[in-house]
Parts: sequence; C-alpha cells; structure tokens
Amino acid sequence: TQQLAAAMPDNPAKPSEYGEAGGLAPSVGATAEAASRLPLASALSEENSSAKTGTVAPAGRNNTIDTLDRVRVDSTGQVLTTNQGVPISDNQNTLSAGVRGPALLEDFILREKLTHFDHERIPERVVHARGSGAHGYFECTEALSDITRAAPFQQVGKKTPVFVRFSTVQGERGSKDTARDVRGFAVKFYTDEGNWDLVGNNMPVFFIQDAMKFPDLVHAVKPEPHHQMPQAASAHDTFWDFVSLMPESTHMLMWQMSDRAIPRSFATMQGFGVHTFRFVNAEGKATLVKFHWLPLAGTHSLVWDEAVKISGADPDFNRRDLWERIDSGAYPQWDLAVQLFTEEQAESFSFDVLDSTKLIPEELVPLRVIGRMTLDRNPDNFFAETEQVAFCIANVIRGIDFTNDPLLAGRIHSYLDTQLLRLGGPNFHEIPINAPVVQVHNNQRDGFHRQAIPRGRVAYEPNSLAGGCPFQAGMQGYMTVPAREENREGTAKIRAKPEKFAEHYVQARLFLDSQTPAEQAHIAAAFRFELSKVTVPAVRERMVASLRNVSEEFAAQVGKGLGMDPLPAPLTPVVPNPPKPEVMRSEFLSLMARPGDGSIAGRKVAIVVGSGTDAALARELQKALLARGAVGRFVGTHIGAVAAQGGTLDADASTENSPAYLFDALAIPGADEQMGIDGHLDEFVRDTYRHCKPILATGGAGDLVRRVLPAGLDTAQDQALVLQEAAGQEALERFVTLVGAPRDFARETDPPRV
Ligand code: HDE
Repeated sequence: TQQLAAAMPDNPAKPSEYGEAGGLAPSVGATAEAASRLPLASALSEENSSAKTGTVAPAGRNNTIDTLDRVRVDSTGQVLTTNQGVPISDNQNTLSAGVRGPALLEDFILREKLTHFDHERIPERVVHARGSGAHGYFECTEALSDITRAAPFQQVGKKTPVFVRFSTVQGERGSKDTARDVRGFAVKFYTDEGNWDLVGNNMPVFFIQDAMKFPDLVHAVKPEPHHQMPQAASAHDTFWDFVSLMPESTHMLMWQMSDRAIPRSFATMQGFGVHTFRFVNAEGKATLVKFHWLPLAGTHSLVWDEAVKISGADPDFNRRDLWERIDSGAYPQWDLAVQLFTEEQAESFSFDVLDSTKLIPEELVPLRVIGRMTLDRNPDNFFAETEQVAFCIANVIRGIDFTNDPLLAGRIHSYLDTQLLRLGGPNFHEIPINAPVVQVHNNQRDGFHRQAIPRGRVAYEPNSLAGGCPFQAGMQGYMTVPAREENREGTAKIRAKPEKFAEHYVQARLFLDSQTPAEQAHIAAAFRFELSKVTVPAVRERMVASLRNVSEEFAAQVGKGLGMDPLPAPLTPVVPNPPKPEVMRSEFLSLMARPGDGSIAGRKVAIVVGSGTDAALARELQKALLARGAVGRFVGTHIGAVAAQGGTLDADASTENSPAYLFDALAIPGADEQMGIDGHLDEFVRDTYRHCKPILATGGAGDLVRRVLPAGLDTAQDQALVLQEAAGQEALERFVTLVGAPRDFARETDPPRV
C-alpha cells in the first residue's frame, strides 16, 4: 500500500480503495506481467467454473434465478412506499388546499406516481412483439469437447441455466397467439463463459436469403401502413405481392402454410437455428453445425378452423398453455440435436449451406442429440423478464462461430441496434434478465441507467495504473475461426450471390412431397384461404404461377379453390434444370414423424356434466387423466354445483365460457334429454368432431352425438370416436390414450361435412 501511495503522490489515500497490495492493486508493469500474475486459466476453466453455474439446478430453481433473487421484490407484509422508500400514509387522496380546493403542486407523492405511470411503456419489438417466456436449464447428455469448446457441451450432466422466449412475428404485443405465423424460439444460455443466444424459429428455413431484403419483407407482412390492417395475419395483398415477386420465399411459404404455423403448444413445436454455424474445438478446428430442438411431447398442431375460433375464445391460448404446463409440473422439454458436417461435405451438396432458404435433409446429415432443455419456472414479472429480455444472434461464446450466410450477417448487426432503442440505451445488458452470470469486466463506461459501479480511475487498456487489468484473455478468449474458406473467388467487392442460391423450387417440392395427404390438403387449403383474402387478382395469379414450379397438381388444387380456370402460365424459373437433389422425400419433414412418447401431460379434456351425467364415471375419468398429467375439467351449462346421477359435481367451466376448441378432447359420461337442449353442447360435439379430436360418449350421450352428426357418417369406423352404452375400464383407457396421439384426419373432408 505504501508503495502505491508513493506511485500516486497526488492522492495518498487512493490506494486504500484497492485493499492490501492484492491482485487488484494498480502496479507499474506490462500486460503480460499482469497476465502471469492473475489466474486467468482457472477463472475460465470448466473445473473451476463460477460458483453460480455448473452446479446442478434443482427442479424449479436454477442459477440464473438465484442471481435474479437479488432484485426480486416481495411486498408481503410491507408498507407502501414512494420510490425513495418513504412510507405513504394515504394512497387515495391528492393533497389539496381544503377538501374542495385545488390540488397542490407540492404533492410529490401524486406527482411521482403519475410521472412513473406516464413513462411505463416501452416500444414493442419491431418484429416478434408478441411473446411468452420461461426459465429452465439445459443439461448436456453427450459431451462434444472434441468438436467444440462451447461451455454447455463439455461434460455430460453439466447444467446451464436458460431463459426462453417464444413469439409470433407479425402481430403486435397484444395480438392473438394462434395467428398463422412463424414462431420465434429464442434461447439464452447463461453459460459460465458468458451468454450465448440461440435465436431461432420453429421452421428451419426463412423467406429471404439476404438481410438486405428483411425490412421489405417485414413492411410487406405487417399490417398495411395506410389503415393498419390486418393484425396478426399474413392474408393480405402486400404480403402476397412481395412473396410472389420473390421466388426464394417459396420454400418457406410451404412451411408457413403448413400446420407448423399454428402449433398446439409451444411445448409441441420444433425449434431450429436456421443458419449454418460453426463449432470450434480447442485446437481451433471448425465443424459446420445446424441446431435443432426436438420436443419430447412430440410435434402437434392445431387445424385452421380451430385456430381461428381459439383466437376469439382465448387469444392467450399458447401463453396460457405454457404457463399452466410449468405451473402444474408438466415441464416442457426438448432435446437439442445437431447436424455436424464438414466444409467438403457442404460443397458436395446440391444446395448451398449458406442459403437460409434451404435445409439439410436429415437423411443427408443425421441428427445427433447432445442435450436436453427443461423449462421449469414461470417468470415472476412479465415486463421485467419476458419483455426486457434481449436476445442477440451476435451473443456467441468461445467454441461457436458464424458462417458467411448473408442473412446471418445482417442479424449480427440488427439485434443490438434495435435493442439500444427499445431498452433505452447502452446499458441494457445490465438489466437482470440480460446480465450474464459471470462478471463483466471492461472499460465501457457510463450511459443512461448504469448499474455497475466500476472502481478505480482506469478505464482504458493498455494501462499500467491498474496493473494492466482487465487484460486480454489471448488464447483463452473468444477466437474467430481464422480461415474463411468461402472467399476463394477472391476479394473483389461485389453485390451478388453464389450460383446455387438461384434455385428456389426443389426444396419446396421436397417439403410438399414429404407430407402426409392430410397435411398436403391443409397446405393447399391455407394457400387458398390466404390468397382468397388478396384483393388484387394479378397477385393471386402470380402466386399460383409460381406454385406451378413446385407441383402442377398442387397449383391446380390451389387454383381451383380460387376459381382460376385455366391456370396462369408458370413463372419462368431462374434455374430451369436444377441438379438432382440428394433426397426426394424426407419423412422427418412431416409433423407425423415425431408424435412424441404418447404422453398426455399438459393436455386438456372437457368432461361435459349435467343432469344425465354418471357422476362416478366422470370422477373416475378425471382421476385417470390427472394420474397421467392431463387436466379433465368439468364443463356444465353453467359453472358451480351440477346435480348429476349419483352425486353433485362442481363444474369449473361452462359450455358458454369454454368452447370445444380450447380442449384436446371431449368426454360426455352419460346424458339425458335435458342436456340435449343446450345448443352450445351441440357446437361442442360438432367442433370436436370437425377438428378431428377424440370423443368419448357413454350412456345416453351416444345418442346426443349421433343426433348432432349428420346422418350417414360411418361412426363405427372412426377410431377416435368411442361411443359406448356402458363404459368399461377398457373404453376409458382407449380414450385416454387417444388424447396423447396425433389426430386422425380420416374424418376430414373439404369442405367439412360437419
Ligand atoms: Fe430476427 N429480429 N431478424 N430472425 N428474430 C428480431 O430483434 C432480424 C430472423 C428472431 O424473443 C429483432 O430484439 C433481421 C431469422 C426471433 O426477443 C430484430 C433478420 C430468425 C426474434 C430482428 C432477421 C429470426 C427476433 C426484433 C434478417 C430465425 C425474437 C426485436 C437478416 C433464425 C427474439 C429484437 C425475442 C427478433 C432482426 C431474421 C429469429 C429487429 C435483420 C432468420 C426469435 O433485431
């Protein structure tokens, strides 16, 4: 300390700030010397990971949450205060000069309250405004230390805390959940080497190949600027005008028109990193990688008619489902799988791996599961966590690097840029939900809302006055892969794309050909629906003209639904004779390929109750569902006590407030004539049937169901219709199993008969 005092004669008291001549004391010396003194290696090593991470996160808690506890506020038993902590005696009345006199300017309590309120909104995200988040953890199940240095993948069993936000893209913050749209699937890994954000979608490809087109795409799909319609929908002129002029969108359009765009639950959708990234190992060797999230609950979606109706009955459908799953302990889980491949392999493919409108079929590069993510805690506060979380594709950690995908390049710029405005300045990384669990050390200073209190007078590097600290990590720090193989053509500045980017239809066809007939029918119906909302005939025609390059049969089907006869001439493709693709059909592209393990956890079943209900059977069914993690809700003509056969049941939902489309299945354990006169119940049966969901009807309920369905339907052949006079254990079991199975679309006709 004395030595330091001597080194800083103008302020002899200063060294006391640094403690006893310890590692943090400023000293005269080179950076290298400082580096040799401070234990960088151990600070960054796996074995010596931060005490805040790398330890087992018990269910319902994790290490991010521990650090967030610092800022959580629980007002139980506390007195109301101002923002300065001054107790407030009266929160009802403004201070005024006499009871009928004017309000007084000196009322700092009123003014503080109103002023804060006046400022409590922030701009919504420019896209992905509508979202829902949850905390959880990622557990490594296969170490990849030979392939990447990335901290989460070093040891089997290692847990890394995560925060995840799912979103729609087009609609505003308060829009409905069940819009036909891409879903964002953004994961923030709070690793012990800094934050890594995997900001993906629930579809593996994108509309455009180059970030240059992103503002155009978003302007086209968002509500039209003159009248701000439609909200949370792509079915309008400007979107289809743009995409029909951008044949590179065709593949993505197939996905967006598929049932993937209306997921049943966030827990039942896949996630994709979309771009090709690089893994980098300790030797600096790179391996190309694509990321996939595979839901353990299987891939399940809604049908369009159902999605439209849900948006009226419960616009928060997906948000509520996520919340309730976590609240009830039916934690959503996904396996993280990677496709690993080399530059040489990539070069041999018929498509370019830098083109985000192309996927790599799993038959070509199989998936390798390396870990599992579990979401086990709801946020405490939507704004503080879900709204303020800021994902950024440029947040990468040691062991993960970018590729030259031109779409990715723009994203590396855009996220931080937009967040500077949305979150009000350069210190948003200090907002608790965004802060890494490791400490931040650098010479960035000041700015609005700075939270950290950096010590000392040194805010530059190199320095000698702070012992060279904080110092460069050198080989232990983030290293960019040195070789940029793709740039073989030379270094001429150019605005152009590689040749393979010009082909736009082969994978659109691959996707279509890989679907089941029911899925194909849904895609055709979605094109028909969306284009039927387009008012300019030339736009509709151009789109159908483009679809002819995907499949003549399919284009004809869509065209017929739009009254086009004859079909418009096909658009001229840029590449008329594309190379033969490696894979012509990929079963994994169908939602049916990954139905999950049949678990019904998190599912909801309506058990309709009324005067004809067999109360014992209703209770037995409710118990059987609960035993498997699903919820069976008693739905009456009204809520509250319902006098049924053999006892009173307590209905917590009604046919009026909770229509059929909010449930995964319908059970009517007995019915009498009285129950047959509720028109809502008729709709219940009709909608459940139309949306291809299971129905169990016993006792007189069989007659009720048959009365509602049109005569001539072959109900005996219907696998998801369990109509039995006296329901035994076997019928209950069959029904419960059906609740977790993919829907059987055999019932569907176009247009629907029911
Ligand atoms: Fe985004 N995107 N994006 N995006 N994106 C944003 O960042 C952008 C793209 C994705 O829950 C914005 O903070 C550009 C692909 C998700 O908070 C913005 C381009 C994929 C989320 C932005 C793309 C995504 C965003 C808006 C083309 C899937 C929500 C607010 C070059 C791989 C994250 C914000 C959350 C959000 C820019 C394309 C996924 C404006 C420029 C491809 C999941 O920065």
